[in-house]
Parts: sequence; structure tokens; C-alpha cells
Amino acid sequence: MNKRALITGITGQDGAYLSSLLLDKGYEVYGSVRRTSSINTGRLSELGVLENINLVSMDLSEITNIQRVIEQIEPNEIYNLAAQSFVQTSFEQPIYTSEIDAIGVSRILEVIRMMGGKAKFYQASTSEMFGKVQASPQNEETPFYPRSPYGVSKLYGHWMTVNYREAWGMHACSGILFNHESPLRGTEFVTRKISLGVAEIAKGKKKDISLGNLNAERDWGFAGDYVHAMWLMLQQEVPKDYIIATGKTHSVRSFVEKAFEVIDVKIDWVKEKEDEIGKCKKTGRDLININKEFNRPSETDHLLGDASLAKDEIGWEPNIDFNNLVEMMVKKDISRLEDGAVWF
Ligand code: GDR
Repeated sequence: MNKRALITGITGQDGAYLSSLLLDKGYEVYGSVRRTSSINTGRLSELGVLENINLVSMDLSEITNIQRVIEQIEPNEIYNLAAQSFVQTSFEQPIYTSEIDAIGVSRILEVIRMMGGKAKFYQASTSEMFGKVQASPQNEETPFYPRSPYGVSKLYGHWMTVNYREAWGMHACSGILFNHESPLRGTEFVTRKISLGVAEIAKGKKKDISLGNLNAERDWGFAGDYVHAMWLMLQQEVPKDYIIATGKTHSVRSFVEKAFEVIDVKIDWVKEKEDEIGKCKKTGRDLININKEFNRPSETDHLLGDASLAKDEIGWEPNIDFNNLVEMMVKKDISRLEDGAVWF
């Protein structure tokens, strides 16, 4: 019989890539969605998987709902990707973020335990748990110091996953994934905001892009590579937590420069009064301006992951590097604009 997988947060970027991977491997894929007035299945459609998955209604704030769904599907593997995943929003909605990103994890783990603890569980943990980094690069031994309600909530989910593994012997593990991007990334995240902005500027649909902290550094990889790590982690005999990252870090500033290079524009950074402006080197036109609205009350300045344990023990390595990632994202947004594709 085919293996059954339940993916929470299936309509997000990672949910779409993971569905595609599991379908290719012959899984029966179930995906939970929250009952909202409009369910956004655009990413699943773009990858051509929408017709082949089973959507079920499930909310991580309601344990009876989780229990009914898990009892009905009896999944072999559960991938918990659902979250309030935008760090900036977590400063405005800290309670809701904790409800879903922290307590939501306990609800699923408790349901799995009540049902005999057989389903394997993957928790989407994050490099945001390192926040104010205590060492660089960050590996599985680096102490955590989250810097946002999102990071704090995710840290709770992380330790709950570890605890259910240790206390109840469950096959539960947590992937500490560094930032991972793709053309399916939501436009609120900085990489996609830039790739779409650059594409719109190239097509004359936009004049400039407003950003916050240009100096923040992230270890950016390709989401398609990262979902493979999630699957690998659940195939191991011994459940364990792994760092998943590229081992290279870049600033938001250099993401901007690379993205503009794709459309043959070179950026000159100029200080005007207090702020910096990114100007087109050739024409002098303003293309990037700074808007403090996008700054966070407390920021994670620098992230750089060391995924050597994952490489050695589960054989995971990234395939797409930073330059290819940026190029892929900008080119895809340009082609969407040319095709008049509806964007989600
Ligand atoms: P992050 O991703 O917070 O790292 O979390 P995001 O792309 O939102 O921010 C990355 C960095 O860019 C800086 N920045 C801006 N960010 C946004 N969104 N918009 C801007 O205009 C802007 N200008 C500068 C930010 O300050 C930050 O330093 C992502 C999410 O996917 C999490 O859910 C996930 O856990 C982590 O990655 C790993």
C-alpha cells in the first residue's frame, strides 16, 4: 500500500514543493487548509499537483479537529509546515503566533501520542531560533536566542518535538531550516518582494522598491532543495534534528544588486540625508529607497548555517546556489508579467 502523508500548511511555498516530491515518490498526499473564505491553491496549481492531492479542513487551534483528521487519514508521516510564518507580523500578533506556531505543535504531538505514537512527525523549525547569534556559523550545538515572538514560538515547538521523541519514543524530528526561497515565495518576504519589484521595474510597471534593513544577512537556499531534506529526515531509522542551510550568507543589499544584474542594471548606493538610496548607475534614477516601516523592533542581523551533519548522516546537499536562485526568481517574475499570469 502507498504511504500516506499529511502536510499542514500545504498551500504555502514548502507545502507545494513537498507535495510534488511526495507524489513523485508514490505517496497518497493529504494537505490541511484552514477554513477561510478564500483558499489560495495557486502554488499547488503552478506545480501541477492540485488535482492529485486531497485537501482537508483543519485548524491548528482546535485539537478535536486535528484528532478527527488524523484518525480518519491515519498518515504514516505528518509534516507540520503550517505557521504564522512572517516574522514582522509576529510583533503585532504575538498571541496568535504562539497559539499556532507553539501550542499548535503540542496539539499535533499530543494527538499522535494518544493514537499510539506511530505516525512519524516532522516539525518545521527555523534559523530564527538563533536570532541574536551566539556563534557563527550556526550548527546543531549552537545555543538559541530568538529575537521575535515568531522565533520564541518556534523554539517552543522545537523543544516539544525533542521532548516527545525523548519522553515517548516517538519518531519526531525537527529540521532547523535556514531561509529558503523560490518563485513560489510570498511577496511579503524580502527576496520575492525584490524579485517581483525588479521584474515590475523592468516592465515599466513600477518606479522603485521600498525596503527596510539592507544590511541583514541571510543564508538563502532554494525551497525545492530543502523539502527533500524534510523527507530524508523522516526516512531515517533514528529520528534526529538537523541544520539545513547552504553555508553561504549574503546581505539584503547584495540580493538587490544581484537581482538588478539580471536585468542588466548596476546599483550605486548613495547616502542622502540619513538614508541610503539605490540608484541606477547609468541613468541616476532612484530604484531603492529605505522605509523604516519595514524595520523590526528587534532584528536577526546575521545567519549562516553549517549543514555538515545533514550531509554526513542523511546525505543532503543543496543543488541551487545564491546566484542561480536570484536569477530563477527574477526571470520567473518577468515571465509571469509577460504572460499576464495571475499572481497569488
Ligand atoms: P525572515 O525573512 O524574517 O528571515 O524569515 P524575510 O524575508 O521577511 O526577512 C529577511 C531579512 O530581510 C530584512 N528586510 C526586509 N524584510 C521584509 N520582509 N521586507 C522588507 O522590505 C525588508 N527589508 C529588509 C528583514 O529585516 C530580515 O532581516 C523567513 C521566514 O520564512 C520565516 O518563516 C523562516 O522561519 C525564516 O525565514 C527562516
